[in-house]
Amino acid sequence: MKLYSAKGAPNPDRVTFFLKEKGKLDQVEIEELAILEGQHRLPEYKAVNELSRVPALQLDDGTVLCESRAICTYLESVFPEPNLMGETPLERAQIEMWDRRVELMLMMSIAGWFRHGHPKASALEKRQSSEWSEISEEATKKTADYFDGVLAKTEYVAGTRFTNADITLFICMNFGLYMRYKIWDGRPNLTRWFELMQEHPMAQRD
Ligand SMILES: N[C@@H](CCC(=O)N[C@@H](CS)C(=O)NCC(=O)O)C(=O)O
Repeated sequence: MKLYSAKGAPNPDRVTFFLKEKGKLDQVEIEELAILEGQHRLPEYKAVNELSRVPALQLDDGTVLCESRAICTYLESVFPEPNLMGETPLERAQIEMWDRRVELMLMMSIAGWFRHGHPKASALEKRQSSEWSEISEEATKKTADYFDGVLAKTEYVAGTRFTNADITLFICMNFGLYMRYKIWDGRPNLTRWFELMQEHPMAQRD
């Protein structure tokens, strides 16, 4: 299996952190693309993913999977332990519910803030809108408050154990740093949870 990735980019990190938590990062060949230099727009990569986005997972028979969560779903079946996406129909749905909330509410807000507000992101977003960046910054902070409230009631995002939803939220914490914003700072429950995450393989430097 070959994973097309980009160092420090949130969507590829969803897959590499997932593999780290499984202890299986060494089972995939990784090719890093420099997306700020436009390597993902070259014809060689467009032949892998016509949408020029990372990550993409190429299987040994040539089949290509895109969309970070779909790739994780596949990897969960290939490497079932430790379970990160749910054991029962209910738990699977609950983890997906929280994972999608984190992605659609928080990660997308930070993406808007970064892609429209960071000078380097002009390499990705041809028409940056400072207004959209400001709206997205506000949404990030409001949504961070929401997740602080969620974590006041549960130990982990999706309940009592570590799951894929925690990986997605952890990635958001790192993503915020691109805007020099520590999302957990001043939010006691997010801070407690963020400290807990430091014990995990995904938090260890390569
Ligand atoms: N929904 C996709 C999003 C993939 C995506 O947007 N990846 C970013 C890196 S985090 C990318 O490739 N950006 C390149 C660009 O915007 O040109 C997923 O979950 O994999």
